Amino acid sequence: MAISPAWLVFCFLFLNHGVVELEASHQVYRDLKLSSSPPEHQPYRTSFHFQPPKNWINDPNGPMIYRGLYHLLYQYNTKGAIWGNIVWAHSTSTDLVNWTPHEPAIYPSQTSDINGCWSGSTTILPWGTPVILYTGIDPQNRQVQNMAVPKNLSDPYLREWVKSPKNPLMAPTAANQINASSFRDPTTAWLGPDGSWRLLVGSKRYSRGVAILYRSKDFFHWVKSQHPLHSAKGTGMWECPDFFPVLINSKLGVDTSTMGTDVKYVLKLSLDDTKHDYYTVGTYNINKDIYIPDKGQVDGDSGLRYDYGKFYASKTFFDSAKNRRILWGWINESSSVNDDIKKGWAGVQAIPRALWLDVSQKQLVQWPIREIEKLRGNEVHLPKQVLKGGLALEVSGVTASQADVEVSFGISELEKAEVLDPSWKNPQVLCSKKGALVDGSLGPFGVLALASKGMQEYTAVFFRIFKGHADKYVVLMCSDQSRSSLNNNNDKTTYGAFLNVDPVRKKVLSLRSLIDHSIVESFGGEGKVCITARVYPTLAIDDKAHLHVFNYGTQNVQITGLSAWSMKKARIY
Ligand code: DQQ
Repeated sequence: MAISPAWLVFCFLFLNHGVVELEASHQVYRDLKLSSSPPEHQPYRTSFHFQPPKNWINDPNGPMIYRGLYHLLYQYNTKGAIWGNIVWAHSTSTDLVNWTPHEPAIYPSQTSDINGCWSGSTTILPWGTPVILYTGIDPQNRQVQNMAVPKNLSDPYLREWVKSPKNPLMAPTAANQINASSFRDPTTAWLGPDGSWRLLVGSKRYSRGVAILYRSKDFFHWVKSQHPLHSAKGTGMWECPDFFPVLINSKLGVDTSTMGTDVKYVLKLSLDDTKHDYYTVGTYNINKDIYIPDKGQVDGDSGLRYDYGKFYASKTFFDSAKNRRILWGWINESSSVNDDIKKGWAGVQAIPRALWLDVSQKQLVQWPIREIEKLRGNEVHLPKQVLKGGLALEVSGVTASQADVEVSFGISELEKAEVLDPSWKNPQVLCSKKGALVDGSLGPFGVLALASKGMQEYTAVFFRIFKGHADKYVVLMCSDQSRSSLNNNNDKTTYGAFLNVDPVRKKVLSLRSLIDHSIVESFGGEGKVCITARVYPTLAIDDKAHLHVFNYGTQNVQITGLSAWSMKKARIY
């Protein structure tokens, strides 16, 4: 019987458990998907968004900081550009911008994960040891929850992981009545004042989304709670739950086990049916182990989202080096599967975002991590000026296919705003009805990213201001992809959200877009609404892409400031 030193260390340090045998055998990929050789010219590969050299990626898994190094693990197909043969690929970074790739950290090697190593999370134990919990797919294709620990804790890269011989630690049984095909993606665990660890596993009962709660005294023996932490009717399956505290009146993040009166809680769910990540802000009653969304929070698909574009299966972690909570999310493709296979890859990770509770306590605010700014190269600045209605102004001097642009618009004459029809309740539908070319009064104004010279292609990110009920103004933020590409095989859905900014008080609307060849990742109202577009222009590529600031409303707006930077390439692989 082989006894792993890492397992001994782990047992000794934490679990005080008996020593048992480790299994180590590789999965034989029965479902081999060979990638054809990718084309030489790759206009859609990103320069500063994370992606590996080839193949399919999806969910970010187990992000953490360990001994000063950031770790990103993610779902990866070692064999091709479509989903399958999933392992946990692994890269590390000192700055969350430049990355060093390593061998996959977790791959099928045990009975309890022989058919796949699906999503999961890392928990940093109180003395600093990271533990991964992940979903394994067993020989009966049941979803079960497994554990892995680092083989060598003195290796900051944590290159090798050993799996618990006790896996699976959580499994569906007749007694617990868990549906074996809807039981996945364990969260980071948190430690209650009673000394018990808790975690969630995503599930559903009929069409009710369920966050199953487990408790454990020793991290090995997990007991399912009688009741879930939370559930909501009609949402369908909850994938990749994430549950964490956020400080009231502070942008700083806190460890997942932090309790107290100065925090509120966030529960994020990834909806398998719609591929949207939505969240609620609420209260966690640790004694009853239930989470209750605050009054007014919408608990379902039409609720608050981290991002109203392409952004799924996200996960946060607490960055103890900089006391912030960081969000990772998978930007899935808008292209066809055939095009993905042709280009030899699919999926990108969004720029990591710091995230905190808005002063209203009703929503979160997100902002790209500061470190990304070190990729900013030459800056083009437009001074304060009026942008007349009906005009687009080219921002020249930046690499428009690889840029960071920040613009703020000053609005006066609000009384001229178009009246909001009370039936316009769905912002996404409103954005598609009133695309970038539909003139309004105050708006649309914003940026035209990845625009071709003759404007046959562009992605428009913009605002419109409406006069709503009781003389309140309503701000709409849209990302209109309808003219993003001449290739009609792509999903060009227009996205939108209402932005909770009062233009009477604020007077300025800000927009930042990170443009990266096939991504336009936008932050409106200083991070209150984020929309990520995945676009594949055919003309507006490389040095043929242009950037404009525009105002197609009838009323003038003011550019109170515009800075655009050409972005350098990050070292990612
Ligand atoms: N992706 C993983 C699952 C998860 C889904 C499989 C979400 O664990 O539920 O690759 O994208």
